[in-house]
Amino acid sequence: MTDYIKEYGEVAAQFALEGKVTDICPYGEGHINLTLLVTTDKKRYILQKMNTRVFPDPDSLMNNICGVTEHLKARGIETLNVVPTKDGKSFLKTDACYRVYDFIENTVTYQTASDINVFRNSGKAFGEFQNYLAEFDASKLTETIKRFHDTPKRFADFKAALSADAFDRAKDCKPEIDFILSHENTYGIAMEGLKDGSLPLRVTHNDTKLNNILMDDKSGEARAVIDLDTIMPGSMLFDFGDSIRFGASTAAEDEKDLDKVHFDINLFKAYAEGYCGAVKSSITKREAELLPYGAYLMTIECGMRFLSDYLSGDTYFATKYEGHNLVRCRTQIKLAGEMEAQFAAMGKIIDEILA
Ligand code: ADP
Ligand code: GN1
Ligand code: MG
Repeated sequence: MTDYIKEYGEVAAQFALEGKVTDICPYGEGHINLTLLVTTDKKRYILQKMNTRVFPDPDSLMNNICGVTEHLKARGIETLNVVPTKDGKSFLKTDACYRVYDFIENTVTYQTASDINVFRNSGKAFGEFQNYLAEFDASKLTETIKRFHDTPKRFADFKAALSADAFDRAKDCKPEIDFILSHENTYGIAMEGLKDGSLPLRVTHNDTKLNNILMDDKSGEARAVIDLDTIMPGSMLFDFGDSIRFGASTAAEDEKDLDKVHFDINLFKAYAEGYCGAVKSSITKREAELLPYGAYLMTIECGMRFLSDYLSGDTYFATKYEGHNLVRCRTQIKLAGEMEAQFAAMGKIIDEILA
């Protein structure tokens, strides 16, 4: 019996699974939940130990997920299928919280956009996902993490982590700290737009990185948008921007060799073609104007979140080694700097696509 079966076999046994469990092993590259692949003699499942420190209200979170997935299924869209517990609940609450999804077979997730067409297809899928969410009644949704993409709030949290410097780590990251402090005047534009109404408040996914979409392993087409934990009101800039942050880079989010990390305008163009093609009829002029800024903002925001976590002792994002969050922060800062220098080129691409 493997250690994982020993540890999670009893948890798995409380869900309405088909067949007898033959294996349980860790799966994927998510930073938040503990994700396990459960194999039975009939089929495969994803079992997740939910991160209740990050998402403190699992009942509301699962209500959101059940609501959104039912909405999608009713429209014939492939999505996560929540497998209930044997007593019919959407998740299991014991000492911790667990949920199970059907494993979506014959799909892959990418950690980098190694194939430009796959990235374009992911843009189309996230754009279409935005359209499906537009038809979803936002009043049915609970905000699972308050002020998730409120960058000025993230900046305030960063400054608090910096002044506490609880692990005496600030001395190792002076250039990164300086970069984040020196860009303060760029952080408010999206939140100001949402507040004054110049940017529409929409229902958004908010965590649109390439490994949160399952791509067909043969055709390279998108099959299903996953990781629905952060669906809540937000701006289109967040969804477009976070995909660019992660996918329009020439290297992985945690590449240590910064010479390999560049913002790739061709990847940006491919994603923008997919995404803007899908949202063409709903995107406003102001949103379109600010898409390049959204890419920059999500990148620098993520950089400051990684650095805050590093300064605070790595309690939020899952890390594989000491300094992992600092390595991640450095790639984000490198990308944000390169994006800043290419706002005009990005804007021209968006204009041409939407013309
Ligand atoms: P986290 O919130 O920690 O990022 P995710 O829900 O994104 O967790 O899951 C982590 C990874 O597990 C995904 O990137 C994907 O590779 C894989 N995964 C999650 N759900 C499924 C599923 N239903 N079918 C296939 N793979 C999945
Ligand atoms: C986390 O859950 P995951 O790994 O898909 C994080 C995102 C960050 C991302 C950085 C709930 O995403 O906000 O952009 O890591 N999710 C949460 O890779 O904080
Ligand atoms: Mg994920």
